[in-house]
Amino acid sequence: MINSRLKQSNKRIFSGIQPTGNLHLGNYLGAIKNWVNLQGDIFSIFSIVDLHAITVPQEPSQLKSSTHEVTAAIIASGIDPKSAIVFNQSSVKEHAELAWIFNCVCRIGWLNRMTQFKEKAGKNREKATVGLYGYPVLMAADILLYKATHVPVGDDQKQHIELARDIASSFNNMFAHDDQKDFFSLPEPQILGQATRVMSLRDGTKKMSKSDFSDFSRINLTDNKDDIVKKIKKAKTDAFPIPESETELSSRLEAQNLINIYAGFEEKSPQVVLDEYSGKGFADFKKDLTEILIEKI
Ligand code: AQP
Repeated sequence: MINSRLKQSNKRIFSGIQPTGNLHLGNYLGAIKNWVNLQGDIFSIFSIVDLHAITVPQEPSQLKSSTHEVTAAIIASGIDPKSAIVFNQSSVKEHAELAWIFNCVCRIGWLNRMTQFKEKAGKNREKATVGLYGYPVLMAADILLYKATHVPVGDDQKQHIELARDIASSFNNMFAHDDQKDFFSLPEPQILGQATRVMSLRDGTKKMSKSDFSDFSRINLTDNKDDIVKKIKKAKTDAFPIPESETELSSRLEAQNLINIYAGFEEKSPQVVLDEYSGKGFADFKKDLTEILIEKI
């Protein structure tokens, strides 16, 4: 039973997570941690989006167990099924039905601009599934089906939410009567916290991702103490001391990523973290970051 206090708010959140492998620090800091903070104040709907997962090949029994594991992980992270709706996407057939209607609204030119498809399809574009190409249309259906007003996500999903707004506005113009021109409200992305795009621990130009072949590129939410110690020790940095300002930090991508992760967990601004550590080498900082990660994870 959802707390009735929540129903008084006119804001409504929808966000999803794919049941594909282990969740990592990026999923946590970019999405789940913010969901936990928002669920008490705003009507919240969170989905384990298995229809999105099958846009790339999946082993059916593995997908089923991953769906259970990801649900358990978000509940363990603080999502309370008494405060928020948590459900499996494929159990609500209307997601696929609305996605088809939106396929007939969305333009090919809009989808051609989506950077995530370009990254995921890579050189094998001709062999990518139509599902992978149309992924953002299904995402628009997920959000608009519930007339969600806000979508808390990591920075990587911003472009997909802009597309959902274009689809909503086009649908309203094409089909809604004059007195219903706002039939679908235009959803706003909520990109919150200090670590909105957590980068790989091995390469500061790449997003931390479940599908990176190197496990040393990410901290999984299931990693044990030893894994965390090893991964932070091996995390790429540079030979210079920690700088004084965010401007100096901005050209040192791997260093900036570690500072942002620290800031994200401690809920401090990166500048406050720099004030604490500037002039020191990374050894001391990594030791403290490791302790924070072990405690929180
Ligand atoms: N590196 C990240 N930094 C910040 N936020 C992130 N998110 C994902 N990676 C980062 C956010 O986590 C939520 C759920 O993501 P998802 O599981 O639906 O899909 P994804 O973005 O495709 O995640 P991965 O890890 O990158 O999966 P693979 O490797 O399979 O492609 C979203 O809100 C997302 O922004």
